[in-house]
Amino acid sequence: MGWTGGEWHESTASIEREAFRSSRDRPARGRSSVPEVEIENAPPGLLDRPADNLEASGLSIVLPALNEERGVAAVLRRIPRQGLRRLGFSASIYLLDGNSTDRTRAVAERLGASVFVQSGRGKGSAFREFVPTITERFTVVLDSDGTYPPEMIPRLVKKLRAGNPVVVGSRMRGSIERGAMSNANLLGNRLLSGFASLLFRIRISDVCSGMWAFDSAKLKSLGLTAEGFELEADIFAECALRGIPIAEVPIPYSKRIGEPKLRLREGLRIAFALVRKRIRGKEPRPVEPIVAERAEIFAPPGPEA
Ligand SMILES: Nc1nc2c(ncn2[C@@H]2O[C@H](COP(=O)(O)OP(=O)(O)O)[C@@H](O)[C@H]2O)c(=O)[nH]1
Ligand SMILES: [Mg+2]
Repeated sequence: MGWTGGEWHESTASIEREAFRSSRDRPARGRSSVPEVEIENAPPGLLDRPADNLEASGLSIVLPALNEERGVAAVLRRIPRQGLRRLGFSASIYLLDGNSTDRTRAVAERLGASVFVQSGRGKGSAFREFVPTITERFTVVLDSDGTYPPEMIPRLVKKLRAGNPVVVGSRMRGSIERGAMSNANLLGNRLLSGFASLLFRIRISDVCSGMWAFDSAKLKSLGLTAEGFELEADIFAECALRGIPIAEVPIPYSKRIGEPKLRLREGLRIAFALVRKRIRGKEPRPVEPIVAERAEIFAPPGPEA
């Protein structure tokens, strides 16, 4: 596990050019928002920085990735960095790498992300390793396969700023591009969301969504245990058990770039993970009903506003 230097690019127009320049050629970084040290050598306290030490306007955009060299490039280019700056957010982008064997890390670095290489295996383990290192007030996580819309990040973080501690991008309330999800997967997603809602008696329309946003202090307070693709179910279960409300924002879901890592049998693992948390956890505390935005018709992702 460790960090490699990433870089913040001020101009989106320069990003494509930057993608193929070697890291040696790049100008010195303007601001250092990540510890440039091996985690093992981190100064005491860095890994469990108290919540009130979080950078107030900071936004951590986290992209879990395992062999997504094409997907991650597309996602990084679509992040509306200028729009976020105009909203007053100071965003830092982190690639959460699962020891990719393709050019994922190199592409991400060249497009302005800081690279964090996980030591364990699985998406859940990667996220749990990364969370204690977050120094920004807000966190957004989205898959790096091009299926989730970076253009919607401002909408999610505005919801956070309005006082919602956790926000999920819901494909079920939004739209699913033709061919982006098989009927079996759609049914599986609906069944798992219904099951999760019943089990915890709190409605969620898309428990398997790969796009979430958090007040980082709340995120750090969740006792997540997921190792793999049950991460999202784990987040939902922990929020339910702690009485943390989840706001839903409709999002469009698009076809994947590159090969999927999730297999159908993961659905069962996710269902078991929900049951395990429900049995081990105490009774869910009553929470505000999930706050949902009205579903909207989405235009295909265009250039950043
Ligand atoms: N860091 C890390 N990321 C992973 C791992 N496995 C999958 N991912 C990433 O997690 C995201 C979701 O995986 P994906 O195969 O798209 O699953 P699906 O969207 O649920 O079908 C993608 O961005 C993957 O690259 C892993 O072991 N470690
Ligand atoms: Mg995917």
